[in-house]
Amino acid sequence: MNQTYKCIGCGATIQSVDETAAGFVPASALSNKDDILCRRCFRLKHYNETQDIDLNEDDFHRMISDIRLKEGIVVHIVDLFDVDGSLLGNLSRLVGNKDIILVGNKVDLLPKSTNHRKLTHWLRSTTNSLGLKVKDVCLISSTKGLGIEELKTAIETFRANKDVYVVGTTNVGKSTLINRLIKETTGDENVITTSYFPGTTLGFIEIPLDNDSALIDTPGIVNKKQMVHYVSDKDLKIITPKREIKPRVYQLGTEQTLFFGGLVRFDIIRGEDNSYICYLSNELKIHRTALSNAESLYERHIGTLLSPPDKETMKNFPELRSSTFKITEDYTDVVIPGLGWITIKNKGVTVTVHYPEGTMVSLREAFTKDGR
Ligand SMILES: Nc1nc2c(ncn2[C@@H]2O[C@H](COP(=O)(O)OP(=O)(O)OP(=O)(O)O)[C@@H](O)[C@H]2O)c(=O)[nH]1
Ligand SMILES: [Mg+2]
Repeated sequence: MNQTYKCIGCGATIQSVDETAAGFVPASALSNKDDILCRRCFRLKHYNETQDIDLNEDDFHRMISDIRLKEGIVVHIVDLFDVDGSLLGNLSRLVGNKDIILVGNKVDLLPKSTNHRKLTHWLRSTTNSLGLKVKDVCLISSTKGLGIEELKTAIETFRANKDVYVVGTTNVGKSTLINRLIKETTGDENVITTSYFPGTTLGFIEIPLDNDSALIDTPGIVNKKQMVHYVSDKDLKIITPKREIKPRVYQLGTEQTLFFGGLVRFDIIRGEDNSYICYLSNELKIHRTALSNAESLYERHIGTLLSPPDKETMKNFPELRSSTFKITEDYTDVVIPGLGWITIKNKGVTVTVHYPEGTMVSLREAFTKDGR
């Protein structure tokens, strides 16, 4: 092939040389030069099977940094289920000085009690405190079609006929959003490949907006602090919420432990009776035990009663490390990126969280206030 073609599903450059690399299509299947779909995308679309591609964090970073040299605005998508894991505080450094619209996607997953105005306000102050300036904040659901009209209006207001780059961490729903916009314009469904596996989009995919400008899907930036990078495909399915999260409330006193599967252990070291409201995938089991029993329960049942992790995940699962937090404000969230968060209703307790090395745990002010 003299001319280069790109896969319409993932944006990778099409090649017929290396079956294990991105963009592979057998030479015999290359007669049709329009709308070529690489083998990996074909398998993802039809069998929901992924193929690991040898691209690392730096490769993705490099691709995104190319935006710095282009003109246009940036739509930064974050996953509302995992803002801490998906908000790119260093976005301006990555993409250069551009107008940014912040989009909170997957609003359909948040409990009904979520106050959208407060959530928007919280997103604004969080981005501000990271030094990231955004022009507008929108809350949407790309799968359910919520908030899309408002987002379209914001994009048209700020883009001034320039290109629009859709940027974010892997799995936040960039391609799903663009597919929805394509469907509304042309009626075509699922043009770009999407999946619950991280690292689906591998190159820039340009969708024309008019004669001179385009909406551009980009590969997701990898954040190794997210749990998704440490679990098997099967476990990923369990920890990724698919529908509205049902908060699970535990009334617990001192020296009690909650296990989230066997991925994370949450100990109450000190404190009066209190409400612990867990926002996790409805499919992820929570086990409660006495703190004194936690160690032996973990040793006996990790991978069986306490799963995920399943056997596949256990092969490479990092050692647990722990952090201790004194809770000094009512309604504090303990956030575990990619797994969810636990709202602690009243201040005055001390908790220790055991979590896989490489991931992260942090505190924030709660934006959902269930269990009042
Ligand atoms: N519940 C819910 N799930 C969503 C929404 N948007 C996307 N998803 C799901 O999130 C997963 C990732 O979606 P993609 O569109 O592939 O994400 P991406 O940001 O393009 O990911 P990369 O290409 O890997 O960077 C898929 O399983 C989608 O179905 C949404 O609004 N709500
Ligand atoms: Mg994508």
